[in-house]
Amino acid sequence: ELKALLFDVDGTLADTERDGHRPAFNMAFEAAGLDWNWDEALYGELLAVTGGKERIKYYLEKFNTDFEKPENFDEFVKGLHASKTEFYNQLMAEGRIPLRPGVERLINEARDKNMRMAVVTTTTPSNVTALLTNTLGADSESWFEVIAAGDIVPAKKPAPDIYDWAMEQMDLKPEECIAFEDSENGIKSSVAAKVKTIITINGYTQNDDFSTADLVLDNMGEPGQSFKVLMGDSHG
Ligand code: XBP
Ligand code: MG
Repeated sequence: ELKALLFDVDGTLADTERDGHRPAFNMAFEAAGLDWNWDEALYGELLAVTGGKERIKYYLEKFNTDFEKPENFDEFVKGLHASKTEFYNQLMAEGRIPLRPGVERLINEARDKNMRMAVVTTTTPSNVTALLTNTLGADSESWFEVIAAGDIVPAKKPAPDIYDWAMEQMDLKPEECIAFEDSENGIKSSVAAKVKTIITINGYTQNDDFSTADLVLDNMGEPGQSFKVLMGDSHG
């Protein structure tokens, strides 16, 4: 029996990678006096690694090997990333990043059905707060029983750990849940945790491997009816 919907955030609830994270990284680089610039094509490659701090390190290892790392490298990356998070939260507060089509309707239907909900993401917790409060409203965070985010587990997606952690918190079995994801790293994580997964693709992920998905959609906009069936509408 389906009891809970588990939502990825970035790329699934909103196009935050394109309109939020990438610009925020670039703003942080500029503010730090670095001449790094992540254009859309490069960012698409950098998405191979989840987590902002991890992504910065990957960039330096693979795309900018000339950069001389400061002695306190981990602190340097942490500081840069904290600045990125501030810029990201500013962009969210400006309210320019809408939810993807159908997301709000699906969440409202789930609430009507008393479906349990959680957020399962690798992004920083304050980024989740910023997105939810600026789109669904000030109290919308409380609609989600668990917000599993950021560094709660050391092994980020594609590892299953963040899904395992969320389900443990909620005392749920994988077969009682459905995950909503948008990327290959995301579905690797959810499927490794044995959770059935619905994919909504986006520009960055349209060529990803979704062969393990239960359903692949452009977005959640159209088949509202099928989600109702999923959530038990067929039984009245
Ligand atoms: C999301 C991510 C995140 C964001 C950056 O992956 O990869 O790292 O790009 O977030 P998913 P932070 O959608 O699979 O959770 O900078 O806050 O780490
Ligand atoms: Mg995602």
